[in-house]
Amino acid sequence: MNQYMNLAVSLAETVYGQTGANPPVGAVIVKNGRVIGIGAHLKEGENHAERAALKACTESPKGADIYVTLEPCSHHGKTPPCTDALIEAGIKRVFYASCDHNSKVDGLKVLKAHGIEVILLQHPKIFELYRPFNIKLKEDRPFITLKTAMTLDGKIARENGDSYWVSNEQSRKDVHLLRSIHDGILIGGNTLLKDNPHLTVRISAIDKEIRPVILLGSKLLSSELNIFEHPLKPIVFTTNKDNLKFSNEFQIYYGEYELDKILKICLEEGIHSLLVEGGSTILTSFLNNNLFDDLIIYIAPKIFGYSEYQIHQAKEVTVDNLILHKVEKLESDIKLTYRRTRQCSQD
Ligand code: AOF
Ligand code: ZN
Repeated sequence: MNQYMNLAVSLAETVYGQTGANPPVGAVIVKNGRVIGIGAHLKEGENHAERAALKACTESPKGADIYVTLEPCSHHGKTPPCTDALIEAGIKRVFYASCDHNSKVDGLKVLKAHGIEVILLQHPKIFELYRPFNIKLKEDRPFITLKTAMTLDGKIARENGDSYWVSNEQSRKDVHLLRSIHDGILIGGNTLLKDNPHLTVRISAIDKEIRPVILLGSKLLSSELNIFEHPLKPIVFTTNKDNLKFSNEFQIYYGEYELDKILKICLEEGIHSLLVEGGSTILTSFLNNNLFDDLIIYIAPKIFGYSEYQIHQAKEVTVDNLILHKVEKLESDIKLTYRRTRQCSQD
């Protein structure tokens, strides 16, 4: 593995999920066996990785090589073409790990036309790195992750409609990490009104917010809901005119909207990756319409059960004396082996 491309990939991974419409990109400039500049694309509208690395150079980059995770752009978008910057700087060779599937970009051709050698250096992490960006370009909709947590007996919520966290602390933290790498979080009206969620990223080390998208249907917003405290303006789709009185607090789309249209609007609102945390109705409609890219299921060692007695309990049935012994992959199935812990020595 090439050490410089490895470094460029690490830089790109570090900014994964924070570049909005743009892909995460890292760049490393090398001259006479020394790294003289490194950079990443930190934010949509800001310098691309190549310009950031050129800016950081400790000596003239004339005659240097650049290792960049993505084909340099050649178009005028929110920023000028990277090819111009590389040509001006006198870069001799460009090592890149992936082509840019943005149809406006033809950087390799431009570079070659200016006598710059371009060399593809494949890297095993590139596919994952650009999967959301490439899917968004291809499908013309945000990258979609469906997430659900369920009990050992496969219940998302109990049959009387109660729903609350079934998974453990670690899974919950993991969900916040998942939130931090998506631009939007989508739930339905039932979840909003019953769970009263905050829909924020609660990881102290991460200052990244995620924009709520609520499929409210005919239900009514009420000002006591936690969502009113959200730092970003939530987007609400509703068929109930009475919600329009909250147009200052929310971006309200009034009327009947199909999922396809909702996803188009998400893109227009700057949501390029969407985490769907809805209840079973919402998840089913995304699944039915084949509108998802990742499906993440957390399974917790709890059993909600079927009996009348259990259904009407306020708390779920928790099996405290189980430990997770083994996780096995059986082709496309997952086998979770839990063992009952021995409570006393003669047991
Ligand atoms: C690069 N280096 O670091 C990134 C690239 O609107 P703009 O000017 O920011 O251009 C966005 C497009 O540029 C984006 O859709 C993708 O094709 C490419 N991203 N290109 O050379 C970078 N982030
Ligand atoms: Zn660029």
